[in-house]
Amino acid sequence: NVTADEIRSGLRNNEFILYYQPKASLITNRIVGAEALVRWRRPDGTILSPGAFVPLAERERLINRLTLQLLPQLIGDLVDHGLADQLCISFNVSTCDLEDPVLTHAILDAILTQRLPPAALELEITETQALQSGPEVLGNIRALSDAGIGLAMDDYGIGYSSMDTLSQWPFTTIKLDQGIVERMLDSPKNATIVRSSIRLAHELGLEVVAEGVETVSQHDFLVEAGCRIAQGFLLSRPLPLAEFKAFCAHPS
Ligand code: G
Ligand code: G
Ligand code: MN
Ligand code: NA
Repeated sequence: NVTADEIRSGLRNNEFILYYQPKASLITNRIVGAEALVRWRRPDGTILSPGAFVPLAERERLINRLTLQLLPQLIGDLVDHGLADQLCISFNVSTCDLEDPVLTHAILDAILTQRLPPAALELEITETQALQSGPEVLGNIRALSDAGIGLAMDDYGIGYSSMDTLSQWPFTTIKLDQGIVERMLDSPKNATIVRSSIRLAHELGLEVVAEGVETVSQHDFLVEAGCRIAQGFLLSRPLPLAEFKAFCAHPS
């Protein structure tokens, strides 16, 4: 288990890096983007997943520093490594990151001064955090959305609270939660729920990304249900930048 002081020291030593998990079109099978996922490269060489430190960073109010440290890496990868020309990369943010305008200003500044194409960046916010956030968060989201940045509802479940948030926030994408994808083939009811949510999202003009796609039968069901984008171990694990670039050049 890690401590807040270890996170502070990791921040000082720039130990946090981004991996990219590819997303593919279920229509063309081409890579259309990726989700950026933070990893902690500890001094002893071990790589920690966000589950091991993001919740603590959120509780200890260190998440804003982490996000602001990751953003220049992300923009560098997008602009300097050419990812922005072809792909849309999503970046997970906490609603704490949007309670003040610092992150928003940094992103808007990158659009103006670093030629970041807004269509190349999408922010992911979990449904539960969106539901619990105050008006400042929505104000910053709107400013980013007006500038052309995409907004994805992460861990999308199926509930009427989601409907309420979907109707008020400028979401452009929903990400079907891994657990839902895992259970959708367990019963005809689950399958119907997933099929209908995909149709509903499309009728609302939203893109749908299925997360955690691990098997060919899940993939085939999603194709048949009209889902257009998938992410998961069946396609690829999250990859370091160099491997992600190689994967885009020669998907296997
Ligand atoms: O890669 P892994 O399955 O361990 O990721 C777990 C969760 O951690 C992700 O679903 C995501 O919500 C969160 N996460 C991953 N990267 C980031 C990040 O850069 N910032 C924040 N705030 N959360 C992240
Ligand atoms: O941000 P989000 O909660 O979507 O994080 C996605 C996490 O899920 C990543 O940490 C990634 O390592 C993990 N993941 C990605 N694809 C799969 C998958 O197909 N199966 C499982 N079990 N985990 C996955
Ligand atoms: Mn996510
Ligand atoms: Na998710």
